[in-house]
Amino acid sequence: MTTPLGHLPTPPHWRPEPASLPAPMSLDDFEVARPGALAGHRAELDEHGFTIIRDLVDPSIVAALLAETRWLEDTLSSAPSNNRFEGADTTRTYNLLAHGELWERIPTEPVVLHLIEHVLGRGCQVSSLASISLAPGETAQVIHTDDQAMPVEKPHAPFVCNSMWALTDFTAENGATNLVPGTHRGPSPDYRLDPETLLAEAIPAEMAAGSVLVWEGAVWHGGGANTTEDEIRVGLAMNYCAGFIRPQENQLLGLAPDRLAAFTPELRQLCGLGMYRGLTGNIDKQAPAALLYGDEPQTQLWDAEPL
Ligand SMILES: O=C(O)CCC(=O)C(=O)O
Repeated sequence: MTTPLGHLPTPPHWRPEPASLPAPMSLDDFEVARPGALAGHRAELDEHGFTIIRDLVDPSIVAALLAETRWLEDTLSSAPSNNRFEGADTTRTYNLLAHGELWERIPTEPVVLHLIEHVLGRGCQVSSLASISLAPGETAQVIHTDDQAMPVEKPHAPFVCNSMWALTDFTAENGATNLVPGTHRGPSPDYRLDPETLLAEAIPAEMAAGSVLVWEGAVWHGGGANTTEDEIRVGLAMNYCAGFIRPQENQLLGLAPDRLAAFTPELRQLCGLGMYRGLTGNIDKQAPAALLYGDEPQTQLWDAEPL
């Protein structure tokens, strides 16, 4: 079988059974298991613009996500986009929430969502959920920010906060994400500079499979070069934006009504079916999720202060 991952042999792909997988660790259980860790991650995010939660995801879930990623790449014939940003040896599959139950657990992962909300506040949204399989031969991605398309001078309040779930080990050799600490507090990179100059300041986010990197969208970063012979670095880019921003992937058109109906109210909110601060995104002064799916109604901002 030829695969979109090019010349590398890949095992036969199977589709996992989501129901048999363990539930994610709650925030309270995480606090008990790793006392003080959450505060440490929040402090790292504030100071450096990124943090790594090591070994967060249960190995059985990592295995299922990896299998499903490969299965989808085959089924959808995903292939490299062959452009400067996405690369020539990197296969991305977008709009993963449209593809089944397994993906529904990603945006609401309690520890990651807690850190995202620390940066973006409550009412943030899913901006994009995509797999990124970075194959041998891929060169380093241009160092960039994830709020680069927003025409607002930096530094500014955070608009974007993203995460990368490592489904394989991420190493400096196989293309671990490069980041430049502290750059979320300054201007955007000067994209006219030689890419190597920007890269020289970056450090690779090396992490074992099952770990999750979280970064503020304004921090300078980019995928690394994969100089290995035979390792495909596979990650899930779970990206969020503030509730007042238009998401990168259009969740409301990308997700069919029956997919949205299967989601939890929390996930529907994250996909833009709530009202941000009681106002943005409303239909007739009500949250779309309440009108369309019977979720709990929200109080409209102005109606919260009757005369
Ligand atoms: O693949 C990676 O490690 C990072 C990808 C990235 O930063 C992007 O595409 O915006």
